[in-house]
Amino acid sequence: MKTKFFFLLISACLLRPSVMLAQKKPNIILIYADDLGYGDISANGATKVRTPNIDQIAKEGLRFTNAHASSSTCTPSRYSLLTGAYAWRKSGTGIAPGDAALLIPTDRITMPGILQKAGYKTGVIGKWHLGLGPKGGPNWNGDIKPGPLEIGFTYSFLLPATGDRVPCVYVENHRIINLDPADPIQVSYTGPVGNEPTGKDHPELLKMTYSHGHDQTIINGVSRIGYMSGGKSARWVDEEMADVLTGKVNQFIEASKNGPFFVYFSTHDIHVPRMPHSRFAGKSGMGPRGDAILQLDWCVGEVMKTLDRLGLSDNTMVIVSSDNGPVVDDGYKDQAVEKLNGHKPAGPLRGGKYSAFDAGTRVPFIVRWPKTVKPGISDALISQVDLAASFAALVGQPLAKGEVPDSFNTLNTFLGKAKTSREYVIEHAINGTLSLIRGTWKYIEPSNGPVLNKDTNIETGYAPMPQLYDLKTDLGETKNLAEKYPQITTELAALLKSVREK
Ligand code: NG6
Ligand code: CA
Repeated sequence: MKTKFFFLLISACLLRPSVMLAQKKPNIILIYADDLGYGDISANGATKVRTPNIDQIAKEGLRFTNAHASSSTCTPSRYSLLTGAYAWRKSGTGIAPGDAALLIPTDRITMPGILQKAGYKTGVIGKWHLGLGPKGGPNWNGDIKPGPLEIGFTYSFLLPATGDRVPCVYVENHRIINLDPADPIQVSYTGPVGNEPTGKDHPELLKMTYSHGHDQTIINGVSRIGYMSGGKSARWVDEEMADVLTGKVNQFIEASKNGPFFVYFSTHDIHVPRMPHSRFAGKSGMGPRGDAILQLDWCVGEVMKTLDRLGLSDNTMVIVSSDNGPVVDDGYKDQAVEKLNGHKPAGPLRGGKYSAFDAGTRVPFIVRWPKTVKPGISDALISQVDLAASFAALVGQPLAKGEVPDSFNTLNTFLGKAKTSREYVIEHAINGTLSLIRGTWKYIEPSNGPVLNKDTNIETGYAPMPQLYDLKTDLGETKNLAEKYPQITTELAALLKSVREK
């Protein structure tokens, strides 16, 4: 009986080697930086700050120059990334407060859920910012669910919202780690809780002052958005965060090395508050923002080392990207503005985080998969919303109609096997303004709002009249050609309308 089984097994291997090989599913690592601008990495032209580890990935992989996050802020970009559905179709998916309920419905097919069904161990480590718990918000002192584990992840280790929002604790699977039941945690976004000092009342206690917002509870010498009290033993130390998260990513990879696995490494860097470890503090000469870029690059290098050490590099697709474009002053006086030193976080693009101009969503995007993806540069128009359907295709997981409704299978473009991709890409700004790129044309729909956000000093791209730019000759979106080319403007407006009403 046994002999017969081995005979069958061996003949199967001999007869169908290609099938056997094809069945080895690749691991996927998505390193998703926070607020990293197109021009923030030296692979994309930065000269004042160097990112050798990311550059190495670019050298060995395919670097995209026209890749887009779905939105120019975090929560909606991540919602679209994980669900393959535009966040702007669903209300309440703007920047989430730290005590929001889980935004992704648990009955939705998600990108990690697709991979899980295909046999992947799926881990999310880092910033979440998609809400946790049922309607009304999570029970911080008990089981915090539903959350990532209910929408397709097998493991999670999270900052519940952002580094600048309370609660400043890590949540591992369903629980806050190191929480002392004798010191329960309380969180509020409406008014003070407990008697912890706030930045507003006690600026003398701060190691970094705020410039706008961020004047509520002080944790680790930094005042945050929101109020919290208790949970003292569970509070994170910002300066150790990159090490903690990278360590968890490496542990997850090690534990899942027999594969296949998917890691969504959602770094805190380079979001505010920028509090890098002393190994990086002062090293960029650009203040904490530049130092946070160095720290991010180090994290990337550590993950790559782990892959090499475990012999997993050839069978792992690594993607490095960002959730939205760059911002220099995002609410703390951290010298980012003063020490910019001529660095251009958005590279040649106009605008930044929050805006409708291209710097809002056009972000670094690199795919490295040795022996499968040929190294090079691609100017194909791609969107992160397509990763869900493309990963499904990659792992051979069938999708029913409407399961990832806005996500197209553009796998061949991600792998460099096709030079073109989807016909158009949609961008979403913080005030809801949508833009559409088709070919070299970019259309921004009319909207109300200030042309400049004074707090962040970012040009929004909002205008009461339609805007049309030819990105081929005017990547910086300086000449509005809507009146000169009314037909193209009307066509793109109609296309946008049809997608919106789909
Ligand atoms: C804004 C915060 C900003 C940042 C952003 C979210 C203020 C004044 N500004 O409201 O600091 O936290 O939200 O960033 O509070 S994101 O990358 O998560 O979208
Ligand atoms: Ca962000």
